[in-house]
Amino acid sequence: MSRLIIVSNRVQPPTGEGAGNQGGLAVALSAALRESSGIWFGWSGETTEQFTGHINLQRNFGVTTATIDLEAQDVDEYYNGYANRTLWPLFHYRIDLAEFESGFAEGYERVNARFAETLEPLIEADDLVWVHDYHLFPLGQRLRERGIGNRIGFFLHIPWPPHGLLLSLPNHRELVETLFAYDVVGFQTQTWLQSFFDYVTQEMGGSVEEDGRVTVGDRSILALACPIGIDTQNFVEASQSAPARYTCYRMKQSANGRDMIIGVDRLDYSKGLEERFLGYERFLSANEGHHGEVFLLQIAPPSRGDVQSYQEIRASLDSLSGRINGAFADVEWVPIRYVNRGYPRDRLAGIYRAARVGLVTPLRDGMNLVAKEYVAAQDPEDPGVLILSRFAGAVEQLGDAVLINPYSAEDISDAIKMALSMPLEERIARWRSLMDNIEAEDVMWWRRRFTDALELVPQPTE
Ligand code: GDG
Repeated sequence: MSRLIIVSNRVQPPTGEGAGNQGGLAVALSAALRESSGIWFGWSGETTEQFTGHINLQRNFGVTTATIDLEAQDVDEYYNGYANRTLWPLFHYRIDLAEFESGFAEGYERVNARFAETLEPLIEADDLVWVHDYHLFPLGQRLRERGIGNRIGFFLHIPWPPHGLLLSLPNHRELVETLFAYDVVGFQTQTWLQSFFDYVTQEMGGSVEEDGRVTVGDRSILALACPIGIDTQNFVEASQSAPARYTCYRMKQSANGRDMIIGVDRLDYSKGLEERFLGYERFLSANEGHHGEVFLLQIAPPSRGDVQSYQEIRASLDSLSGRINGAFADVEWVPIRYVNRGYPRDRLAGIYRAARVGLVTPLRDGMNLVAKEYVAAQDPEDPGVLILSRFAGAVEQLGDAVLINPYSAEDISDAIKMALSMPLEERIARWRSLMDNIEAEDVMWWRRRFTDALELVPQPTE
């Protein structure tokens, strides 16, 4: 097995706390790195006065991490700028929020060149290099320019926008061309893969074969849909751990016989939180009989607080939750519990398990792991109901959830009503079908599917 080098914007060194604090992706990537004695390379999250290219090499719990510090200007232009104010909104179909500043694009190019320059000496012959996400589209090309001939793959965690939308990005073609420096490019779903094919055929005159080989000029790559999963077994165990059971018990006590609806999302406009609150408000207006019988717990840890659109969504949710609680609450009942902080993973699993309904309503989402975690945490004999947006990547695998249009308050309201009254038999049948997929296509399956494809790519010398 070749050594694996994983590259992502931020590196999350393992903490050794098992199911406690580490994210599912970090757990899976750490396992892969341990198996292949690999390295995880990326930004430390720290800034430095002047970029030096100094690599901080560490080994924690069997995983080697290699991190670099960036200048404050890099963070502003590359991370807060091009990644989170240009690409993120545009790739989530929010062209209205996308900002096109040439300084952002320059910072993005500069940081990708810095990643390539510092990573190059760490790469040995036969290493597989796996680059993650929209922060690093051009990295493969920068590495090729430095003579790296290894197999290099790229996985996009977010959606790929429709052809017409992508045209609004200045220099869109140059950006897409950089993908042709990779050997394998992975997307979360068939839908995003198809949008990529549309761009390549309509904009670049490229061709697509049935097996996913995409050719533009003299360069051919393999493009595939490779949906990310969760570490299902680990999450099921987390949901049965002592902290999870205790949390579940406490939640049920505090619910006091009421049904809990749970939402867990990074505070991000792509997650459809305002629309969710409005849908729940509509449910309350239309179903007086449920007053005092149900409540929504929305956990939303703040993210990207340096970006204005994130400050705006936070303010808007503060005001909406206040308005809804003001209109409907009485002395013994508050309809929305809105919490702006995160919880350890095992406690989160206990909270999911205590919830009768999981409400996952992104306006657009590459995949959405919360939907899968909610299902994995359920009691098989008395499972809750997943309500899922048609616009989350997860819908391609989780079609047996209650599907809704997240833009429609009426749809959300009807789905909540239906979920709360769903008979046990139907809840079990739907849950079983969702869980079958979540067990079969877990995060290890995802990782193997991608790295197997990368390992099979013929090298020029073979
Ligand atoms: C990107 C794509 C794609 C959230 N609150 C807490 C907490 N979380 C964890 C969840 C889940 C993760 O964060 C969020 O994952 P998502 O998939 O929902 O979303 P993004 O952060 O937007 O991730 C997305 C993903 O990449 C993977 O490819 O699915 O589409 O946008 O694991 O559990 N974790 C803990 N406490 C919290 O309060 N411990």
